[in-house]
Amino acid sequence: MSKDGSVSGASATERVFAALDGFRIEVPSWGFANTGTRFGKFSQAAAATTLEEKFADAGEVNRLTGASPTVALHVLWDLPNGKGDVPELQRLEKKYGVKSGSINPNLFQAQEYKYGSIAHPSAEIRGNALAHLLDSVEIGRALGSKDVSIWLADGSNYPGTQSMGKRIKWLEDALAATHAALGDEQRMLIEYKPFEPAFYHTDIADWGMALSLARSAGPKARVLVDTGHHLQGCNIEQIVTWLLHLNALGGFHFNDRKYADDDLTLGSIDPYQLFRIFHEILSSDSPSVAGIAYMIDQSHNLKGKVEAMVQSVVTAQELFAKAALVDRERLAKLQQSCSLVEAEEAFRGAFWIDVRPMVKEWREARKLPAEPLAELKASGYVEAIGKERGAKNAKSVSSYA
Ligand SMILES: [Mn+2]
Repeated sequence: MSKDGSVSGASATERVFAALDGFRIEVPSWGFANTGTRFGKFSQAAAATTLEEKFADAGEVNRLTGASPTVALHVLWDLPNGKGDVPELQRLEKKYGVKSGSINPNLFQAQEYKYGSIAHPSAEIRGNALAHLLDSVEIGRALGSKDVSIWLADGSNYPGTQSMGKRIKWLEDALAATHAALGDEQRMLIEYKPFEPAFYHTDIADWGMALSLARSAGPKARVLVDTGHHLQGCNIEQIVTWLLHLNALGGFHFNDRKYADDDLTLGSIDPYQLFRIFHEILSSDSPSVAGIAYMIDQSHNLKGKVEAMVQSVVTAQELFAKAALVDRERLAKLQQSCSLVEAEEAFRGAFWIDVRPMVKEWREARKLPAEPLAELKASGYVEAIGKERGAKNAKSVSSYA
């Protein structure tokens, strides 16, 4: 923004339109399901318990926002029969107008993974985990989905109880073998997390480890940044900048947090952080920008599932639009001359612009509901699915004991 409030070059509205036309964000199938904390589950009448219900909800979010045409799938939860479920998924894709998105293997739930999966000391268990990764690659290929998105719970709880060194080698071997199975159009995303469920060491604890594993696996491997997976105070946008610089950024799992990996809805606690991340991406000339997979990974327990997902997609669009309004040319000059206050004002000035009227204009121009949340309410969708699914959800188990 210049002093008179206009953006140099294209008008603000044009910038917002161009940004939103190119912005897509994937919704997670598990974001529509009943979820809990480690203390228990609170079931919701409208929560999805079947794959069809998840697709129906994702289809509704995409109908309202026009920005979420793909659904991230969790192999164990959504495809209990593995590749055998592909025809059913293809039927649901057609019926609900949303495609299968990233394939998320599950290497943390089976009893045999108590001490790790592809980093388990037992060669047999590592082999089973690798077989699951290879199945996930096959599923992705069969569905025409681009990314196999890997997060491991592997780690240990007490010093000296596991060989961190040996486990690095086991990780490298399994990820290289998985990479070798990828088709031409497929990629592998490697997610990191500093702690939880393991509390002493996590085998892929930060972006450096994820990057090293991606590099050793091969050229189709990239790093995935989950905004909740950092220690407090971590400068996430700087990590993003480095990954862009190294052409190694594959995608994001967006969520928000106040304390740890809280899985709160996107932008709910610190919207400025997501704005800063988007700014670094929009400022970058890295070839990896074009391939960034934006995904939501949140597990809000109390908000209505579909409402929260619409709210999150809309929030992401608004923050992306704000970041698009930073006058980057002017900002570069102010940075160069070390005009600190002016530079900061130019930067955060864009954050303070109320982009909602422009986003609304964009929705209208694209024949989308002008107010997605209001339209969701007016449509009666949530009430209807609550009636339909309520009895089933009331029966769901809420205790972890
Ligand atoms: Mn994640």
